[in-house]
Amino acid sequence: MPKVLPGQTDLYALTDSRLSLDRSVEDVVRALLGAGIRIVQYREKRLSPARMLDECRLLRRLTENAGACFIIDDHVDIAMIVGADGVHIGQEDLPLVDVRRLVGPDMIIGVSTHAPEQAVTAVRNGADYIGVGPIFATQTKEDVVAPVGFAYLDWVAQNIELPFVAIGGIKEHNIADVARHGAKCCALVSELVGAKDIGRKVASVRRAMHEGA
Ligand code: 3NM
Repeated sequence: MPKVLPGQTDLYALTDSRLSLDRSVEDVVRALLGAGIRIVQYREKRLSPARMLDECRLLRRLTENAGACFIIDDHVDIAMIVGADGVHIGQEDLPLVDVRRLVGPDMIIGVSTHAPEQAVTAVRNGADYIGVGPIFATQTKEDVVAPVGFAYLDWVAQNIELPFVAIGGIKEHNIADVARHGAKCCALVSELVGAKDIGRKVASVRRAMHEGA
């Protein structure tokens, strides 16, 4: 199965059942995949581990059938159980070197970063890609740091060779600016899962992004 990294696709979608207009995670991910999304991250903060495991087993099947990359936020154990392509960790989660030891050399590990020294450390410790954000203010992440704006994104675009994905408050109306600042891949949560017509939203976000690049 192809393992798609952020450098190889333009949009990266994350789930959030609280923002999905009462649709199931299955319906949302089917719509995302149907619209051509090639990386899906499962990010659910309030469900029990057993429920997350059930959902991730299902999403593993859906993403596999679509040839898409499946990444799980935080939960290294669930990622290993369901055979996800990767795991995504934040600065407050288990350290990258320990996660790498646990999951082995083949699983993708993505790391959220918010400042140059975090990016350098993630690269040195063997991350496969980094998240760069939050570019703009966002309500989606609870313990989020202040927006880093374009200054940090510009720095990453100029100094980091690892694939990276810009995240945080990215919408159809501002994604062109993010692309202009060097982001070849953008991650969106509320703008995609909160859209009434996810397929049309993916298409219009993609169009807007490429007009800006
Ligand atoms: N990580 P939305 S910002 C999950 O900066 C996440 O690392 C961030 O949600 C980071 O697209 C964020 O709805 C939430 O603004 C992004």
